Amino acid sequence: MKHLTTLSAALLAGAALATPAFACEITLKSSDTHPDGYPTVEAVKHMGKLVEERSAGRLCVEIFHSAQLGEEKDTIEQTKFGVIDMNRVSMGPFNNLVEETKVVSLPYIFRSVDHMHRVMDGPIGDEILAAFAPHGYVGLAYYDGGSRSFYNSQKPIRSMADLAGMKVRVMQSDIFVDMMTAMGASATPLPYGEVYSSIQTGVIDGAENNWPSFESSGHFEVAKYYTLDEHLIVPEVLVMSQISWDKLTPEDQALVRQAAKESVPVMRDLWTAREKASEEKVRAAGAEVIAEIDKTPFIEAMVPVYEKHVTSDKLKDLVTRIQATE
Ligand code: GTR
Repeated sequence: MKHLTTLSAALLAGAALATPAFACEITLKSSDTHPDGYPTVEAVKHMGKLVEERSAGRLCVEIFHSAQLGEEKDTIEQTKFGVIDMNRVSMGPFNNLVEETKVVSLPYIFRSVDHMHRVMDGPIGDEILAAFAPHGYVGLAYYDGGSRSFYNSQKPIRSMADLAGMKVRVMQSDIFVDMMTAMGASATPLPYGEVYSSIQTGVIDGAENNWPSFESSGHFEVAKYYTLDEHLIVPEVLVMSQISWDKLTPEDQALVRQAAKESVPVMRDLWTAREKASEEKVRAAGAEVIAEIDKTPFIEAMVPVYEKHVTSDKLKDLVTRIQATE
């Protein structure tokens, strides 16, 4: 339908067009776990629009939102094999594949979202993006994932002691399992799409995420206690399959890279607005938000997590440089 529209538009415009628009010769399939309208989905749509315009309709991006192509961990694998061309995911599920992503998934590694931006927009960010290459992915751009905090169905969490024995879902990465253990809770790694029903049926007590995900997933309907301890600020990444990338001409590769870059400020604006809207919606629905919390004990409890996961000189150096970034 989209192809037909582009073609009809070109035909209607007729001779007036210097470069006639053709139907998409290449359509890049892009995956996202989030629903339509979510900032990451809209940012990739924006990128697709730029790519399509600049290639005169020859190169297109088709986005499959709402986990239509599967849960993140599976789509990451399919992207490696070129079944999926592009993927917008959290860095978390990449941890076991691309070692460097572990560093930016460490609890409290970033002091704030601004700190995360300064690191990811600079040479460290470039270095981590390049680290995807040997694993079959082309890193295109970073998106935002705000800061992640705990929510649960049982009781307000006001200190680490309140987490004791709680079953908390985490993203599928060892770092997050160890993080929960170090905080005294029991970690349950699960795909995102299983969290709602798992809380509802009591398989788990809660999970952790940012405002927009807490809201758009509907998790706030089944877990009303939200504690703003902000233990994780994990950047998100837009990657392309190396297999799909290699099928593009160098000109098209440059076009895709540039469009991805230009989608970042769009994403950040959408994110800021959505965070606010999500918070308002969740609060209006009766969530109990615990904003006053002493983060120091949480930060101190993370020492063994760093010791276990930051082992190579390369990772140690990255951690030191991130911490030294103003
Ligand atoms: C969201 C993130 C997703 C996914 C999800 C999760 O904040 O944007 O990519 O990682 O969290 O918890 O699985």
